[in-house]
Amino acid sequence: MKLYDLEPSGNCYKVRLFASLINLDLELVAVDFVNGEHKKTPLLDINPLGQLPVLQDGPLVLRDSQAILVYLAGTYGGLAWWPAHPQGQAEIMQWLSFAGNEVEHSVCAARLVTQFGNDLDKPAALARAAVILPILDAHLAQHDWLAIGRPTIADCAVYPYVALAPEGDVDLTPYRHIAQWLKRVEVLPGYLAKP
Ligand SMILES: N[C@@H](CCC(=O)N[C@@H](CS)C(=O)NCC(=O)O)C(=O)O
Repeated sequence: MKLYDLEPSGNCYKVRLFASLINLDLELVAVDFVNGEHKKTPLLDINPLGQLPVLQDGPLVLRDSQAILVYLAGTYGGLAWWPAHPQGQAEIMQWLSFAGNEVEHSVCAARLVTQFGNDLDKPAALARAAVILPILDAHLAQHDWLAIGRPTIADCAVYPYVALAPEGDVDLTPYRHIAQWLKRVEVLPGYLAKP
């Protein structure tokens, strides 16, 4: 199974982290992002959005880190990570959407500006971070894990860019419960260090 990968990318790291937690072998294909390999054929043919990560498992090609987590958990991870009941799946989906929207447009965007010089509105990203991090912290004051009372792909989706937030000049020290949750993730068996 191939993962078209970019090492510093938090979205790619979500997939590498989960594969490591479930001890799943991935063939990592490093993409020459700087020279725009992801925006040219043949990669653009398998993901017309021109984004990474992309997973190829036999004839199946998937884009979007959240979708890839659902596929890997459901196919190779067992019910621990992606339960069969719709209520549990929906609880996890809430956090997958949070990763793809609120986290992406706040702490992730701030890091893209600071570390990679992306042309994004950093003050707006920091303002969004100041709204969503207290919400995450309040949830984690009541729960050890984001969904269904145990580690799931919800944690794998939200962890990377929150853990990397200081690289975008977001100070996590006010968020005590987030800090404790980051540590809980980091001692899971099979944890893969962040980029
Ligand atoms: N929703 C996608 C976002 C993927 C994404 O934006 N990837 C970045 C690398 S971290 C990328 O390829 N950016 C290039 C672009 O958008 O043109 C996911 O979760 O995988």
